[in-house]
Amino acid sequence: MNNNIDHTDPAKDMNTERGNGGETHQRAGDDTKVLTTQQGVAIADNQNSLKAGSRGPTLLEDFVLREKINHFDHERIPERIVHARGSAAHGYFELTESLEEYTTAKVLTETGKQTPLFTRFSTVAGNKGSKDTPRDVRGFAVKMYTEEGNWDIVGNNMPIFFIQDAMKFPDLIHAVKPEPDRGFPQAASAHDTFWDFVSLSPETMHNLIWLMSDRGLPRSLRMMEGFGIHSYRLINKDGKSTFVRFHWKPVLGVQSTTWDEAVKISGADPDYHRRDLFESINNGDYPEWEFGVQLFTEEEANAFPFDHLDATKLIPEELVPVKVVGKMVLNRYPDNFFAETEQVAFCPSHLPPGVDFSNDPLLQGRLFSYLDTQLSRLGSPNFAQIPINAPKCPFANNQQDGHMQMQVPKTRVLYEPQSLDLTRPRESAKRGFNSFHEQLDDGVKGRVRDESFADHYSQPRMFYRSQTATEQAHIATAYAFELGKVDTAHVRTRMLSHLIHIDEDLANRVATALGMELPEPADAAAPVQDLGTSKAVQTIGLTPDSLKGRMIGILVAEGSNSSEVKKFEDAAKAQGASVKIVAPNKEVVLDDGTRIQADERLAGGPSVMFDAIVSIIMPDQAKKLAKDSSALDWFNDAFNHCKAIAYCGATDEFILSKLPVEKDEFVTPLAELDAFISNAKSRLWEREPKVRDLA
Ligand code: HDD
Repeated sequence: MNNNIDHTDPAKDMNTERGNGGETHQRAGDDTKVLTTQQGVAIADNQNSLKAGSRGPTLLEDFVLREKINHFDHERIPERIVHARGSAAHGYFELTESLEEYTTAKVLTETGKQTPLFTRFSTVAGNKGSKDTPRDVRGFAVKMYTEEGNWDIVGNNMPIFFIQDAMKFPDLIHAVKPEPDRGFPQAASAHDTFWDFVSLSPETMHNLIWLMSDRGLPRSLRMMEGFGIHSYRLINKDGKSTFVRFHWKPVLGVQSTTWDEAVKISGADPDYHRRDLFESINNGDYPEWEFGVQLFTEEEANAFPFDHLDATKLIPEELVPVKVVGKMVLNRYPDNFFAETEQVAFCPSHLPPGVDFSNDPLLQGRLFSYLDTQLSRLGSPNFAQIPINAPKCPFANNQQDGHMQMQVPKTRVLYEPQSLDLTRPRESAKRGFNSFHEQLDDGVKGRVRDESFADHYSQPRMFYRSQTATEQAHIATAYAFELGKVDTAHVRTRMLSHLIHIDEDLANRVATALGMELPEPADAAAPVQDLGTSKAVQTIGLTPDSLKGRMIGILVAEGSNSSEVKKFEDAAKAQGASVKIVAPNKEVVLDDGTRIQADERLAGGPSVMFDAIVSIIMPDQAKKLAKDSSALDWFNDAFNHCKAIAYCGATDEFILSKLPVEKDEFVTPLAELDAFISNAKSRLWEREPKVRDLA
């Protein structure tokens, strides 16, 4: 245990004085930094405003007060219209295999070099202060500060998107955000307007089924895949183009929570994912992803049974394998949330030479939207000068002025062509960004969508049929939950008419759970194809056989056996897990007299915060806890959420015996330490049918 208590006072080096209000002040000593105004004037008193008499009015003259309050009044900027809630970290990208055959981009051709990056994860629908664990798509945005300019891969944790054309994006977002008349629900898709819109837009069916799967409930930001989604182009030195899709694969595998657990976590710790990222980085458990590419030619693309320019289609890994060519490691939490996580501005239009766009109409619309939104969010076209956004390679141009201009160009020449200052920057055909010389067909101008975008059901069918029985049950249950929140009957009926095309069994399960009849199938714009199955889209069974990244909770109380606690703590940590001590009180004395500080009080550390739990308590304490609902919930929830449990005799006699916890092979006595460690490596889905009525 390393939580022995240190009562040292970190403020002891300051000069402490009593102020005239009786409160304690800490004032700068001779060699400490002095607090100043923005103008650099030292502040003598930061606690009291300037008054005419000790009980008299405050004076307008008080420039220290006015500057402080004025700045405070303007601390907020508009939050992102989508992806407002996010957490981020610094790290690096390292290439392990050169893609020189395909691209000139140095970041993809120079192996072994570390490129600094900043990655921001987010939920989509909720506002900035919303919980971390709603059912939602997660944003996965990576800004690489390459030596040829910044490269932003602005993706999600699902490989496809809801819509095919940027024209529909504002409608999608208006439909999912809180309904405008009533201002709720917050961070939730389970309401009428969302399902009304999606059921009238069959192109959403594929992303919807991913959202209804366990991927919509990530266990940790470190346990999500990331996808660039759209096809991009790589351009090599001969000007040849190869299509590419970008992938980030988490070393910890893809892991999820259960719905009931996610709901309870949002109450217990709304910052669950942010805290997990912060703690893991501070503990030196750096989150890591493999970077992979799917590469294919135009001719190969033409043979796919779907159009790769359609962002609602993934390219099955069985058709085009993911080639792993690098890795991303996140090893530094931001110093300041606002300056970095909040002010970072991602734009899919930020690319280095050697990478180029495809004609995906969703991507094309995004190229406008992101640059535009930063103007209202960050207030000025100079947002690129904010340190988190500025390139780390040399940059120079003739842009000038504007709000918050930080640069002071020392020249009379801010234009081109020019002949007055030969040291000023000039264009370079050789080093500059050259768009791929694509031969365009003589299309007819119009608001059109190609026939090749018409198949909306075949890939959702492939996704559903690729899942294990447990995952299929979760998907059906999620549809039933969400549609159960929809009051408008014809919206629910319309959704069922789509599900029939995806899989009749799925449609039947959802209809039965809703108590509804199956309607006629929806009109399909294109025949549904059987595309087979793809193991890569599952999550269960694809997690590594390891405790790495998992969190074990050990319940102790007064007099608990110290050596037993240490044994479990050491065993879990040796396998890469983190451990938190939970106790009825913040400080407890163990049987050997050590006073330890619990990481969580029992009332504030419910078992939803752990992947597996251990209970080591004495009989008198167990008897007390048996009357405490937070203790009973601790075990009940862990059991219902299919987690491993290790118990001592007193826990068994006084607590487990009172609960509907049926001791299966995953609920083991303390003596079976190895069995517990092995059970704690994954979620024990075998138990689920016993504890939950799934659709
Ligand atoms: Fe978007 C933010 C991902 C389609 C318009 N988007 C945003 C972020 C992510 C994505 C991860 C947060 C970036 C951050 O952390 O700051 N968006 C996607 C993906 C899409 C997608 C993967 C489809 C493949 N987005 C999309 C479309 C539009 C937008 C079609 C508009 C036409 N997205 C925005 C935005 C945001 C944004 C309004 C809000 C804040 C920001 O850009 O900087 O411009």
